Amino acid sequence: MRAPRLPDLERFPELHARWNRRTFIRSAAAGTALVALGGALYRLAGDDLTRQARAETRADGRRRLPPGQRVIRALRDMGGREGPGDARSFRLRVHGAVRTPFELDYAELLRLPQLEQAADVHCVTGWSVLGSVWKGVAVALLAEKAGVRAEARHVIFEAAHGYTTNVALAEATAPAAMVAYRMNGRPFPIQHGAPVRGLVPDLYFWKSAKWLTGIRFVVKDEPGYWEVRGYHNHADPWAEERYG
Ligand SMILES: Nc1nc2c(c(=O)[nH]1)N[C@H]1C(S)=C(S)[C@@H](COP(=O)(O)O)O[C@H]1N2
Ligand SMILES: [Mo]
Repeated sequence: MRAPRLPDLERFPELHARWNRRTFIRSAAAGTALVALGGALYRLAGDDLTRQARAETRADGRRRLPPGQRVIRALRDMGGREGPGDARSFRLRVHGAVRTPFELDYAELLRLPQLEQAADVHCVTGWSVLGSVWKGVAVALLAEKAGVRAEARHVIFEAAHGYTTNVALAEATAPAAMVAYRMNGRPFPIQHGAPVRGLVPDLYFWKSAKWLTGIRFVVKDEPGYWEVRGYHNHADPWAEERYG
């Protein structure tokens, strides 16, 4: 019961259509073969997006595009050890320094108040995907439901096969942080974290755990999978906190 593995462009028919139209118009004008030009024009269009994003400012006053980033259209598959990927066996444990630990299945997650909002994500390798619409449940809501103890300071996002990533409580419960199960109206393909992944958009994307299994509140910080392998413990893209 795995989500289908779809090529990125298939997952974004609206971008696919735009790309085809551009490629057709430009290659027809140049009288050149579509196949030869496709890759170059696609990159060119990405550079346009990068230029445009560099000129933008966010509502919070930060630049839309963090330094050293370049805009691409769709998430790249950055790998990792996949979880089972199916909604039927999915469970999310909300636990740790809380008064009322609980577990949710997929249907229960969908019955909670939902959040649907646009967010930008920034991979430490230098690509950013801007303005995708992410849907899920706010980590803040789960924290409130569990009754996080006053002494808790960090959140550990737990995923399949022991992958973890640590986020300061304030950032993990910021309005943009969620447990997500839709991106641009579609379920995640397995390689992007099906059925549910974390989303902490204002930190580098390794802080957004795919194949999520748990949200654990802790008093003492616990550097996660990449954080113990030389990546920055905090990971603020605007401060270029790439390596620790
Ligand atoms: N469970 C899990 N989550 C993970 C990873 C992983 O290896 N395992 N890799 C992280 C890294 S390094 C990045 S850049 C993003 C990539 O997400 P994507 O493959 O959907 O683009 O997922 C993050 N979440
Ligand atoms: Mo990454």
